Amino acid sequence: MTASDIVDRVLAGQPRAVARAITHAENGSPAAADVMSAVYPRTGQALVVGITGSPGAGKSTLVDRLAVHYRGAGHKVGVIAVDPSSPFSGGAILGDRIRMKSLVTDPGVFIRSMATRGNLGGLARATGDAVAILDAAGYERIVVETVGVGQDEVDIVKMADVCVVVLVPGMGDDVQAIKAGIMEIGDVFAINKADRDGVLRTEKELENMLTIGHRDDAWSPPIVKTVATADQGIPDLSAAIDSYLAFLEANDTLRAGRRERIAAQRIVDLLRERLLGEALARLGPGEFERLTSAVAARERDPHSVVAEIMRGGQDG
Ligand SMILES: Nc1nc2c(ncn2[C@@H]2O[C@H](COP(=O)(O)OP(=O)(O)OP(=O)(O)O)[C@@H](O)[C@H]2O)c(=O)[nH]1
Ligand SMILES: [Mg+2]
Repeated sequence: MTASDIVDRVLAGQPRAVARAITHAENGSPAAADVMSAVYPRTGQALVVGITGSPGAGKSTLVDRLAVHYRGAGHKVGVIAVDPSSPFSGGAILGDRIRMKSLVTDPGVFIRSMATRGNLGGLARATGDAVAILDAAGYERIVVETVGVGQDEVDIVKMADVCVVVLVPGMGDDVQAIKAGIMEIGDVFAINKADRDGVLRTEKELENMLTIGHRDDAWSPPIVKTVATADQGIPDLSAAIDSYLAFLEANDTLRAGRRERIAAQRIVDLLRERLLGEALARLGPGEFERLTSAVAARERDPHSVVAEIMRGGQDG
């Protein structure tokens, strides 16, 4: 399939072409840039929901229930599960397949796992491309799940129209979430596993934290309680997501500001990846590792190494 065949089929909403296009985006293949340029003008229709939170908080289960809810409202749904680079990720893809079992046989749902594959960055860029492809293919609701444990993951959810932070009852998880720096990005909070003890206390702690925290847009993030495994609270979660969207839509300046911030981040991600790729491509085989060892052994310093790489990796 040529790039233009892929584009035609993506725009016609064909899942196989969508899968192909996302693979190109992941690999950063030469066709990817052509595909992305062609689909970009057709994006901007979907509601993109980012879901993040501590490992095991029930994000995938929640995504599954939310997707079923959106299907019930007649929307085509895209799900992107970003396979975390963290040690918590064991078996995540298989687990997601099982957890999202209501979805895998529904042709109105497209599910994709994106992996970091240990490369230097590029995941946020590839995820952004995947969202754009699904958007252009007519998926009206796109849900992106990431574990909230690192900057990459935070960057990914920041590209969403609405960010949902999932917490569970119990002090430990909350502290972990705060430490990961994901609290500030929650437009909506879900206390999942609300069938467990300690829900009220977690809710109080969260409320307290939200009153001291300050947001540029002055939005008060709603808190919803869910039991994903029992399909409880999903309409509330959906309504809370919609309420933030309505809030943004009622304020042109905010909406435009958010879109510009996302656009800026997309450009920076792409630029960073391109420049990094070009700089590293100038190094000979094994040279990066040699420089790394020299810096680790304090024989060289990282600043002069970078300066050398920028000059083309000739001296040193
Ligand atoms: N008691 C209870 N268990 C839940 C609930 N939601 C999810 N679980 C369980 O919690 C476990 C983790 O659920 P997942 O949906 O995989 O959680 P996750 O946040 O996607 O996990 P990672 O992607 O690995 O970080 C599973 O055993 C679920 O069945 C809930 O509301 N109540
Ligand atoms: Mg998961």
